[in-house]
Amino acid sequence: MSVRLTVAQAALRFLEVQQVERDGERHPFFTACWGIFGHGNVAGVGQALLERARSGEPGVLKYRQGRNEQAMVHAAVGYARHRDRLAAHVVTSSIGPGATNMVTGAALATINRLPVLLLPGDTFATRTAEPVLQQLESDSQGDISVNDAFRPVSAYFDRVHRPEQLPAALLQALRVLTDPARTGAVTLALPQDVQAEAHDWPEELFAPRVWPVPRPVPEPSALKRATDVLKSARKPLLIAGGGVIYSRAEAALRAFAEATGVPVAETQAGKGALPYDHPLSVGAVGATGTTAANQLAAEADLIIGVGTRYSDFTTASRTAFAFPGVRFVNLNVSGFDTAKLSAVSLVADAREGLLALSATVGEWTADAAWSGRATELAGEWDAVVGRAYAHESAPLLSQSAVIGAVNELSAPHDVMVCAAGSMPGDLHKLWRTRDRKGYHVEYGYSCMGYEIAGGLGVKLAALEEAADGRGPERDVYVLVGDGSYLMMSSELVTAVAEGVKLIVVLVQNHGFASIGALSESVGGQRFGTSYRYRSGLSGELDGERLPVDLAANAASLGADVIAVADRAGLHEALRAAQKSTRTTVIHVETDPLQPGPDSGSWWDVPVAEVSALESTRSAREVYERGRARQRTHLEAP
Ligand SMILES: Cc1ncc(C[n+]2csc(CCOP(=O)(O)OP(=O)(O)O)c2C)c(N)n1
Ligand SMILES: [Mg+2]
Repeated sequence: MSVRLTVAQAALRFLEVQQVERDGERHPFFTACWGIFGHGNVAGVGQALLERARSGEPGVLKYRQGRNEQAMVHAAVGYARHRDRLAAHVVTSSIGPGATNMVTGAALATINRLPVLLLPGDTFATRTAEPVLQQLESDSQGDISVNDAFRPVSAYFDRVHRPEQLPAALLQALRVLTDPARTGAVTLALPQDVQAEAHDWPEELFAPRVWPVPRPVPEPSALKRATDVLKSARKPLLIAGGGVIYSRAEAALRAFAEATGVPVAETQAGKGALPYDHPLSVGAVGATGTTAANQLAAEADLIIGVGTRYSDFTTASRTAFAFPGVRFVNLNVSGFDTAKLSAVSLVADAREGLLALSATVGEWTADAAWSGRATELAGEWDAVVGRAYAHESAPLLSQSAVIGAVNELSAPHDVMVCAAGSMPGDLHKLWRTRDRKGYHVEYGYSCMGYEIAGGLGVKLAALEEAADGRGPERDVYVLVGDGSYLMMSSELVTAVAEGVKLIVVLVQNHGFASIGALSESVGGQRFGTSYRYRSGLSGELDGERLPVDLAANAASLGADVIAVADRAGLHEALRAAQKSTRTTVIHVETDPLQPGPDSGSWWDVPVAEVSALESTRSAREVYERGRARQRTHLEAP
């Protein structure tokens, strides 16, 4: 039997019935389709969404309307991350700018290894009426379109020129999206004429299909090698990355740490793998790390990286692991990551790998003094955090005090969402995470503009898990800087339209506190990092402050807004926002020159080697001292 449908109708019918299964739990993989329509998708995917919505059938993908294509991808990514990659959203766009607006989102998804299915419209397959509005023409290549820009940023890319190609493309899309070692943005470019074209599809295409999400176990000889290295170590440090959380390996991690006394440090994506007050939790590691984790990282004779990609922030640009004979064991579902830093490779699911290691190490433990020192150093850092939370500054609050107020007034299950600016670093060091899903900072791409849209996706996932009884009620707190807010606050409107509650804390410091401080440290004198009028005197952007009123802006988008000036006002606003059922934006002005506590770590940002400016020359000297500490970690394991 065959079913006659358009390509777009068939694609949606297929996507609706895809399921995933892990640990015996089975559920639909796709739960919604975001879309902004134009001539490249309105009559294809748009028509199909309408027809499915009106069908009255169960399991139809819910249409969600975004305000910006990039933001829709951010929302989808936030959703997939909160769902531990076991569920995802589809995003449809028109051709041309609608499509290329999604390229940044695709890169963000792929770099963070988070699944999202992108369906950009594409130019006519028939080419009869070309160039269609928004078509890129080339005088040297006849078959390109702007969608080729998705290729390097997609975990899988295909362009469906003919209906017959669709089933194979869909199967490959699902293979990649549901594979924890490969997942990321999957892009299926759909020419606008092909979307609307009818075809007779085999009925089996629309039968429910289950994609098992594998938990690969370690290969025995690899497990033996890793165990031997571990047993020969005295001062090991485990670095928990996002893979620990996606694998739901927290209990296995805790059991491993408690049985062996191995201290646990966390990357941005791995923060929350252990609660902050666990005796073996030493918090953030690397360039935005705690003094506790970084001290241990510098002395450790073995680093056990679990589910981490070892970004330059995690390794402090390869200066964090200073012990001369330091070795690495990398446990990761992806062999691409286990090969890093000349490690002993243990390709496996994080949970399965930790359980296996726990079994093979037997009675072995780390030096008791080492484990005890970890607890002591973590306690010292926690006192630093306490002081940062209580930090008094006038007339404006410090950012640390704002973070402290949100942490202390939020509930353990609530989620902190952030992405770019000075807050991710401060949050990594200072946020006291009490729940495995309580910390959601997008730091693979650290994309300004992710915050509100990503938070919306997180809240959609949290609402679903609470409704299904799979998770607790969670408030979602979005911390967003004024720079990020100006770049992309559009999804506040979507949150209002959908009746989805966010608590947005908008930190106004009139420009880029992060890049301002970075600029100063590289001898750049904060050039171009604050928002000011062009001065008639200097000709530079160092005139008066701009009369920008972001509180009024947020109110104009339909959010409730509370502007606060001090700690008591912030506390009152947070309590009001918690009680409200609506999205609230709390506008707080902070002092950009009150930095959070420093952990003395280093990040490689090359400074000009020659300069007429004294500030740059002296920064270069400091830079060269940092670079001299960089290690290659090329010793064979
Ligand atoms: C899309 C994008 N453009 C540029 C950057 C580089 N960048 C990182 S932080 C930052 C400034 C962020 O300003 P704001 O949101 O006000 O945060 P603050 O630094 O003041 O904390 C910039 C420009 C980025 N991460 N993302
Ligand atoms: Mg700012």
